[in-house]
Amino acid sequence: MVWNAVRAIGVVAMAAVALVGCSKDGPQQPAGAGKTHTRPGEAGKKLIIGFAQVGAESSWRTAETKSIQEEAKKRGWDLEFADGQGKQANQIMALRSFVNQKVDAIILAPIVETGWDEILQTARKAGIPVILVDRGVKVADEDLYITKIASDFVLEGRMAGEWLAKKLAGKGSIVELRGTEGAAPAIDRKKGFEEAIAKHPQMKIILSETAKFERAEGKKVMKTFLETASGKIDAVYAHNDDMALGAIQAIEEKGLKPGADIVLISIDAVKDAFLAMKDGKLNATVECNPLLGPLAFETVQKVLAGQKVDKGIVVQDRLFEAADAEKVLPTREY
Ligand code: GYE
Repeated sequence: MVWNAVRAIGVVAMAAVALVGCSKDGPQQPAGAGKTHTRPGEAGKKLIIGFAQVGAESSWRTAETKSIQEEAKKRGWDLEFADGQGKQANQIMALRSFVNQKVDAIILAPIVETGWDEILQTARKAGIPVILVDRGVKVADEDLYITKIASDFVLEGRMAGEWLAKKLAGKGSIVELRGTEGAAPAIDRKKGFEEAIAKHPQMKIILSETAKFERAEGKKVMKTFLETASGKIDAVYAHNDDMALGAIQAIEEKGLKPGADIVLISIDAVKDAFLAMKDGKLNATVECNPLLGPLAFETVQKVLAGQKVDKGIVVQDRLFEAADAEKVLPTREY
């Protein structure tokens, strides 16, 4: 595997630097060796992992951040955490700084699919493996990253569409709250949903806007939908729970009953979605597991140990309905 070769060269180069750093007067620190870089298994020494996160736009993302931070702590590895605050430019800057710092590996949750080639090439040249979590990228050379650990977003969208088709008996006007423009889950969740409802010619998406995966935006966009839709809105399909929870507020402010007058289905299955389902305000949610910390670090460890990992690691999800909420809520981890 090319990566292992690159890393091996890196290790040899570091050893050479360390040797050069020794003088007759005793060992000296090689330049820039403030932190100790080691392979996993070397006792008492810490690995340094850079994690470039999207931001904190949703409960899902907060849960993912916590999972990765907790796993790093559990393993005693150093985690350099960079919050991209919803901007790709910030994430690229973070990756560049990780490369300059010579971290052992990079975990990247890419905000959008495109625009990563150059910075990933920089990481590769530096011999630093990049592991993608939760979202995918579109790059000319797939070897620019080691693997992607994520859910199948097309499948999630399809599950939502099939559930809604059943609920509406194959007929109805739907409004769609889309995630961040250009983000893999927004693109794929739309695709899967449209594929499912295409089998039902009387089901139509009458309005579709991005609400950036955010609760406040979900409320704002839903308010506009309620004001501008010609005819009745039968259902809301939201690409994440937070946007659906915002939409619920807008529907209530309009004097309508969410979950009854308008059916709502979303994706993520976070705790607040279960609370809304328990109250009958949200009808269903498709799970998307954010607790990726343990799997991400296990993968990093394998890669650094020179083991081969699968190119795509798919997280399994399922759908929950309002009727499941009461039972599932107490055991919900996020
Ligand atoms: O569904 C949404 C978040 O990338 C899978 O991003 C993730 C999505 C998640 O903000 O809530």
